[in-house]
Amino acid sequence: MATALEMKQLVNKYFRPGKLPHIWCPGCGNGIVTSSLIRSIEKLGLDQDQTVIVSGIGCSSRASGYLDFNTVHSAHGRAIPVATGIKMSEPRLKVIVLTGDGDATAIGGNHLIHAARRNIDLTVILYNNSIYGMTDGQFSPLTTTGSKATTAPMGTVDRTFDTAELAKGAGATFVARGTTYHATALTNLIAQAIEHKGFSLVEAITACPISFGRQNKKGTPGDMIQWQRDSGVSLSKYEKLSPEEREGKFPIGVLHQSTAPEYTEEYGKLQNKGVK
Ligand SMILES: Cc1ncc(C[n+]2csc(CCOP(=O)(O)OP(=O)(O)O)c2C)c(N)n1
Ligand code: SF4
Ligand SMILES: [Mg+2]
Repeated sequence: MATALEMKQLVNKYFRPGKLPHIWCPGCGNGIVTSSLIRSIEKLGLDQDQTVIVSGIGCSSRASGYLDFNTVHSAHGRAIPVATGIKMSEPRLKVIVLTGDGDATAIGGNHLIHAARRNIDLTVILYNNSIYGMTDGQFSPLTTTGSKATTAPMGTVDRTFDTAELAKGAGATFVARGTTYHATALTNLIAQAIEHKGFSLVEAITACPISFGRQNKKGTPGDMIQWQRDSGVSLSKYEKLSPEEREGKFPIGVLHQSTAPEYTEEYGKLQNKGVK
């Protein structure tokens, strides 16, 4: 974990001057996910001019406006297609997508599965706070069944996606899940995802004490982060649990890793052949 001085240096290096303070509510987990991202970038020594950060719309997607890289704050659900266009036009760039659970799995769900299917070399960091935070608490495909939302005042009957399984099934070659409680591990997972060649997804479980926590009586931001501590279990431990013991728990760590041809490389081979 970085000291306060190291964190200040990272903020000076990676945040745009004059953009802070941020819009996030006290107790919001978005800052922890974003700091894990910049720590992972520092660890990898990425060149800020050769790195592009694309986001959609939502509280979490606001992060791209603060970060001093080439950034695009795009439209709701459309971060992945914008990132795909950038990567296709200049495959040497590192392209990182910041997106919320609504952004990535509701309005943008189709883009997520097709980017995974293509195995295009993008890293998607999905800030999963289980709710549409920015618009005051509508349920998303990642809101757990039974949770209250402004669109489900008696609790949603919808079932949730398992994002990791969804991405893996669609063809992603690196899938990981972390939490803001396990911030150091989250930093390492993001670094591994960025280094991975092909489509990578890191689901970051993060607290929204305002739009989700209040409606669902989740207590203080501290209570919400303790829930992450108690519910997130390393994959190796999770695999040893019985179905009853798995109740209310979820696996964290690298959940899937494989190799497959990368999309821009395959496309580049066609371009090199030329049109006959
Ligand atoms: C096309 C379109 N539809 C709807 C909206 C309204 N809108 C803005 S943010 C948002 C949901 C954000 O939820 P999520 O992606 O989970 O991000 P969070 O705010 O929770 O970080 C919605 C529905 C919009 N901006 N554009
Ligand atoms: S509404 Fe929720 S997600 Fe948005 S800034 Fe506040 S706590 Fe964070
Ligand atoms: Mg959300």
